[in-house]
Amino acid sequence: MSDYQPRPEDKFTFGLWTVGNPGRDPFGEPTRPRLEPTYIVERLAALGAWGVNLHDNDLVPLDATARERDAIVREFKQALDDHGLVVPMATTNLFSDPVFKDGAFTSADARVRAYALQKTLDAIDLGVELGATTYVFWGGREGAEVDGGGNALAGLAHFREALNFLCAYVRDQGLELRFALEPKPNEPRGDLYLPTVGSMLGFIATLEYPEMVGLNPEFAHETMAGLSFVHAVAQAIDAGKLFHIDLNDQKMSRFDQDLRFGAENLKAAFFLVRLLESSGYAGPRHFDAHALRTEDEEGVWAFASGCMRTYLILKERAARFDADPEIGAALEAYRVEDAELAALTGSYSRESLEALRGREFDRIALGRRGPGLERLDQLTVELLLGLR
Ligand code: GLT
Ligand code: MN
Ligand code: MN
Repeated sequence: MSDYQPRPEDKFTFGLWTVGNPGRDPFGEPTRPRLEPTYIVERLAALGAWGVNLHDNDLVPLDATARERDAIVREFKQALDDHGLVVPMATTNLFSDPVFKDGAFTSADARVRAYALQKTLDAIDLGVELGATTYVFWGGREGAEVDGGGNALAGLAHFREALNFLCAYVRDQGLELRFALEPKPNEPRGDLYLPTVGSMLGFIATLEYPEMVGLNPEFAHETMAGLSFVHAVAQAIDAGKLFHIDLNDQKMSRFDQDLRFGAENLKAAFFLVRLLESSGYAGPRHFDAHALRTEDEEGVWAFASGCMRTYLILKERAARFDADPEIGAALEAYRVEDAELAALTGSYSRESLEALRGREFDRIALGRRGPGLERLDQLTVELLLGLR
């Protein structure tokens, strides 16, 4: 039985922007003071996290000189060394500066697109310098409120061009870096392009180096779109494209809440953890969430340790689910396999075609059969409530 104490091998990570979130929202000023990146490193390490992720400007201010940048990076690296934390993922802030108000890579203005590319090249260098092997693209401003500009189609071509350029840069420099695209349906734009995991998967297939590009799906984002995050992650895994994951929680159809992992949809969080743990996914378990605006700094660390603790509890519950004899029997009754039929339907041949055509099925009996899902789900609920 676990003590639910996070350890580096659990690969839990947080963004500087997550625990560092000062509680600003569109209607109110920050409610907490800014936390220094080096202090965040120290506190996350003490809680048992494995790593910390960042946008370029979470660490280096936009207008820092080269000398200031180097000093900040040196000090940050020292903190990572001192506290044993890694930086497995980095990304670019292509959304805060007014220059990106109508998009970055998909902007209708070629100068903005070129600047976004230039900024990303520098941010990739920073990420690689800190040891990142995954580079995330969340297109916060890649979208529209007004479709008259014709960007829904042109924007895709521009986004493709940018990713092809950046993949070529990574190859040319011989960097060990993969790209992970993060979809979101809306916010801050009225509609964001490529809004779901499925859309991103379709888009990746059109790139010049599709093998270098995968997904960074986020629980809150698929949930905002009213979709099942568990199903989205399953599709990413099936496509070999789960490169990274943003864990948090969310009520459906609302603004991006970025709640503590497991705070809202416990059953979905449970099935997600079970899926991740059984899938062979070996990447970071990244929490892209933040403490409620009501909280002070103590609440921030309670939030961070809560994310990790809930994950570990659900992981232990998933192991229990898999070991539970009654659940096992219910699953066995539910999933009907038939070796003979598998041979007929597994792959096409003239023989299997003939045999399949000649087979008789008792359609009425099949339609009458109850698969026992009510019982299975109740067993799951009781397991989650601690009764099993
Ligand atoms: C921002 C956004 C997240 C993205 C981050 C990476 S920044 O907080 O809401 O979903 O993952 O750019
Ligand atoms: Mn989010
Ligand atoms: Mn995210």
